[in-house]
Amino acid sequence: MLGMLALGAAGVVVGPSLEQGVSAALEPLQGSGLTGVLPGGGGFIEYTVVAGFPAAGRDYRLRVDGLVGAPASFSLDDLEAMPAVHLDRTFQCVTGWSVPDVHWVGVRLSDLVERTRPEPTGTVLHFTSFDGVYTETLTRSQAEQTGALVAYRMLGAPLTRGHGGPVRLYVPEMFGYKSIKWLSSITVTDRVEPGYWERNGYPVDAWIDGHPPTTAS
Ligand SMILES: Nc1nc2c(c(=O)[nH]1)N[C@H]1C(S)=C(S)[C@@H](COP(=O)(O)O)O[C@H]1N2
Ligand SMILES: [Mo]
Repeated sequence: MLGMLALGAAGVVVGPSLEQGVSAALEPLQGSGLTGVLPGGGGFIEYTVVAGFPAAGRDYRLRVDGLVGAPASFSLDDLEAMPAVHLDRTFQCVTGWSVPDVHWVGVRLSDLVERTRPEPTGTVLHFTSFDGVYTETLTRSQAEQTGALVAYRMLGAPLTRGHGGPVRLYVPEMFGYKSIKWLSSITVTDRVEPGYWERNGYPVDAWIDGHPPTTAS
């Protein structure tokens, strides 16, 4: 119960870790600062790896660039004008807590990337956050397989600042650390660069079941 030791210190009790080996490396880091673990609404724990939750201005834009024919940037209005996808899924953090039946609304990540005409060599997506620190990565085929969303609504309301508003990623079938908050850019690249927690010991392939779903979700 390393998770309870580390996170319990911050007043948050979590269940047994699904991956004891890596959580031993991760959880002392997550529990090490007061802003690292804050009890959130709806059963979520709102995580941040910086001091507090960053705020976007009215001029928020999501940039999509890299190995693409037509780099672009999207305002929240632009994203909301695109075909919306709704999902209801259990949200699962690798440290053991989960929230059932979370409602998400957003645009399909793979559709958004397609609009920028990725080159054939551009097989990987690299994500940054406007917190200036957190990063994540998915292959383009994982983006398709998971049906990942660039999400702007969650739990029946616009994304709150604590949950990564105005725009975050939501990656079904994978642990919560893939779902980067305060999303600021998507860069199409040709090689995987491990994300923030992945450089600290978590698997780059974050399938909750240990492998991709055998049927499309
Ligand atoms: N920018 C950023 N994104 C992040 C994190 C973070 O600390 N910073 N934590 C990740 C982890 S480990 C989880 S479980 C989820 C938690 O989402 P929530 O903070 O909305 O509960 O966000 C993920 N995305
Ligand atoms: Mo997590």
